[in-house]
Amino acid sequence: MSLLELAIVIPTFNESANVPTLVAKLEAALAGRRWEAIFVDDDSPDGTADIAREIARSDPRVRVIQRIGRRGLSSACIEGMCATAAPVVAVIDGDLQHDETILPAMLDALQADATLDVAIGSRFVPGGGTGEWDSDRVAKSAFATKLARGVLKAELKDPMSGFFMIRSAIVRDLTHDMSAIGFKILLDIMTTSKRPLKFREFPYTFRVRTEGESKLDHVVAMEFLIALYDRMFGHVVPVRFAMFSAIGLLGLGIHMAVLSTLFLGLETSFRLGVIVATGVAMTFNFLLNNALTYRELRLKGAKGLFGGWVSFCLVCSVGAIANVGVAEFLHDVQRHEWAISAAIGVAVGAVWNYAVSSRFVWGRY
Ligand SMILES: Nc1nc2c(ncn2[C@@H]2O[C@H](COP(=O)(O)OP(=O)(O)O)[C@@H](O)[C@H]2O)c(=O)[nH]1
Ligand SMILES: [Mg+2]
Repeated sequence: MSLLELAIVIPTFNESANVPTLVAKLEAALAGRRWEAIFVDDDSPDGTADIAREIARSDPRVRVIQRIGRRGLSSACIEGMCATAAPVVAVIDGDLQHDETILPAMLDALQADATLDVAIGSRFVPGGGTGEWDSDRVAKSAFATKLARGVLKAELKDPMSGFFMIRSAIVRDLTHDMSAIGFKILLDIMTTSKRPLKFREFPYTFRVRTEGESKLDHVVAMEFLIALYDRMFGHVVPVRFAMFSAIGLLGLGIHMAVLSTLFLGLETSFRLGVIVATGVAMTFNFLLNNALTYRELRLKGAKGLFGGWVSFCLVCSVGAIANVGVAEFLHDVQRHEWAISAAIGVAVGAVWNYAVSSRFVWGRY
């Protein structure tokens, strides 16, 4: 019998007020079991990691991973799950909305049945519930659940659950293939696995958050659509590149609108029109990519934004030169059709802009 039965991974961002209560609740719920709790905190400004370390000094079952310069619920969960030697690992929110009292039943089930892979805390099986949600949230959640169930092709009632327990070896096997971008982590695991994972759902009622605030509400819908795209087409065109290109197209529209206003409407010189239009379009593209494509690496503050904007403009200028050079070469030297030459030039410029700005503007390696 191993000494460590269960690890509980708790992703946190600004949950300092909830940490002590959660540890106390875990202790009560898991009395008699051999467990450890791993807080994975993304350098919360409210000092969540310090609060957890304070507890860890007197309780060695509590551990802390403090990540610097990174954000993301899924990647936090994955890192936490890979940081334990326990054979079974659970993921639970740090805001007390998940009901920790069902953890022992989940662990018992996994220990009793070696063929069972995942125990899932479920709001949508008899005995479970969403507590005090308003009708708007119920409707959105129902829609997302339906979509997710479609992607998963399994009779799972709560595929959007963020509360589950799984054999840690399964996660370690799958990590290299998981998308880890803001996806619902359980759905990510279950869709990544080549063999259908055997699961069982355990009812619980979603509690109301009393301390701290939700970080996911406003972005969750977009993240979810991005994740679905990634699951379905991500292997053909990576989701970030697709977003970058779509924003680039919008930028082209802006460019044309500004140019025609200046050149046709205000009768400026063509050169002035092009210069202003290029500036406006690049700024627009920079801001939109910063807010959407690289939202978890978002540059902030006057200094960060200005520095990012300057380097983005530099990168795109080189991209534009490459675009013109390639198109010209294909058209003048290789004698290809003008439209094909131009399109290939644009593609080369776009790939350059994407690859180089991702690294040098947003620091993604
Ligand atoms: N490490 C980490 N934890 C996060 C991040 N975003 C949210 N969390 C935590 O994930 C859990 C669920 O987030 P929450 O905002 O409550 O989502 P909601 O319940 O869907 O509104 C909470 O414990 C959050 O503190 C993040 O970027 N990194
Ligand atoms: Mg919550």
